[in-house]
Amino acid sequence: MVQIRKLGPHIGVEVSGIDLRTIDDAMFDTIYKAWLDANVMVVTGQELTLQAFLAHSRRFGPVSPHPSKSTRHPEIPEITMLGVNKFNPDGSLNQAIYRRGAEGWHTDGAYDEVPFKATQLFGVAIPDRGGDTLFASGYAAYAAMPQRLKERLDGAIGAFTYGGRRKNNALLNPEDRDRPPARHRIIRTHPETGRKSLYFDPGKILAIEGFTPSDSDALIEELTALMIQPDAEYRHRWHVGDVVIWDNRCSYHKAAGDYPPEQDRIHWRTSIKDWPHHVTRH
Ligand SMILES: O=C(O)CCC(=O)C(=O)O
Ligand SMILES: [Fe+2]
Repeated sequence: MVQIRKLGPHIGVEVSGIDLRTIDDAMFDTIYKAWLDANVMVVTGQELTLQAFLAHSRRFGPVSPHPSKSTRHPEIPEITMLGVNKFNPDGSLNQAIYRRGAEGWHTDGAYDEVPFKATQLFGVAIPDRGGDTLFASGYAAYAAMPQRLKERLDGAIGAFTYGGRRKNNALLNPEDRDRPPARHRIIRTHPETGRKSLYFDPGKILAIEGFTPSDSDALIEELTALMIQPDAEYRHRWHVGDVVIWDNRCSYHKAAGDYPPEQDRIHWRTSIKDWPHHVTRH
């Protein structure tokens, strides 16, 4: 029997008692709607092959290979392997792999003209302590913006790249490091829920267009300070078999990155785009 329970007042829903390999369209529709309401959905207790995980991901939208080519699964480019090949040939820890996603709050794919609608992870190996993933609501961030800031940023466009102002590009191949910035509205209306959200990523944004460099930097700082609203967070403690999907159009996340490096922490990941009729330009 399916059980659906909210994990917090603003963000997070947990689904248990179903097998994602066999759910019908009506059940998928039910959990899809629960996910849209909650930004982040955890489905517990799954036993998936790579192909089953990919097939389930495709029910949310077109799955797109991630630009970090070296971390793709060798036979299935649509699946990224997180936490694999964590040690360099000399035995030292590869920080870019170990700390992937842990450099700060972010949304995935803001460097693309069409960012990832959703990211989905499957927990394959989980350390006995640490290694959580944290989530926060972009709707709550928008609600927390002072009216004057909402007015100032109404229609404003941000320029985003993979490495942002710090050029944090270690996981990209050299030929992929100089792509032009992607431009997105800072205040975005979600194409499916119709709700307004703050679309923002302090690690990827270069500038907010139409402002002087110093005003743009000051705005970026102000948005960074308000994007995480304490009552609109969810922290996920992983178990093997958890499938977690988050909506990049209206949430932020980061890896805690604090687990013992000698332990395995491995996830399969898919990066999912919007269906064409939901794509937001700018
Ligand atoms: O490993 C995690 O907990 C999340 C990493 C991340 O930011 C991502 O997969 O997009
Ligand atoms: Fe991420």
